[in-house]
Amino acid sequence: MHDKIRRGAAGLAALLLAAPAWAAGAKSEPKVVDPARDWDHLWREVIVDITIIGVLFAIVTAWFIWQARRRPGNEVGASPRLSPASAVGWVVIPIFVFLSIDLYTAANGWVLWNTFRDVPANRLEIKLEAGMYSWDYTYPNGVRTQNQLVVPAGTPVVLRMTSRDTLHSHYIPDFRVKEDSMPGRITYLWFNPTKPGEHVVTCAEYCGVMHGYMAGRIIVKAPEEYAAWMKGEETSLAAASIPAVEPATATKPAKLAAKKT
Ligand SMILES: [Cu+2]
Repeated sequence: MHDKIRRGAAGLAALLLAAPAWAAGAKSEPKVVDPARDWDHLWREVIVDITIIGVLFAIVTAWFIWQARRRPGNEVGASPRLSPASAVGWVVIPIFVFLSIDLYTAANGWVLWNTFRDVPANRLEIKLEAGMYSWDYTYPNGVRTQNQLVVPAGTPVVLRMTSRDTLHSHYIPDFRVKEDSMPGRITYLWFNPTKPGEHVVTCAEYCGVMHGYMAGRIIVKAPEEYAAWMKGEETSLAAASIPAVEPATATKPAKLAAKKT
């Protein structure tokens, strides 16, 4: 019997000692920052919260309706009077319970917002000029694409955005990011494409009659495939002898269209 207790105590002590080590180990592992996944997690949390609260309120409301139903002979009920302390308790405790859920969700939202604003250091920087009605991307080496952004899997991508005419909004639903682009200001958004695939880009700000056609694609390639693609682009850029850096002009979209990207 005593042996059992001793073994149990030893086991508990080992667990208590191991827990911080395990937590520290989990922390030191390089964490892949993926705001899209965190966004989904928070969204599910909010849905679960409001479902529980909604069901709870529905049950309580139904119970009150049943309690206060009309009785035969228009009988008037007599409920016990609440003491001032319990009256205050009935108001304050539920408020704090629901407020704490709200504050918890708001705090998580704040943390997530900071993740969306805090661009990782190992990012790929791409310039984006929006215009009626196209997305024009420029890579650090001068390579340009239109309505199609090719990126390597596993590297965070930041877009430094502006617009040559009016307000647009670069929206990538799969990565849960949307940010306005506008003349005279540089805005940014970043996302982390973790695996190869294709994702829709669309304009989320009504910008003119062809707004609905202002769509594009993000093509995520395996790093080696991306490198091969980029090499080809660099070669054709050199062959076309287009200067690497060219000031933005109104004629650019036509030129890019002619390039057939
Ligand atoms: Cu637009």
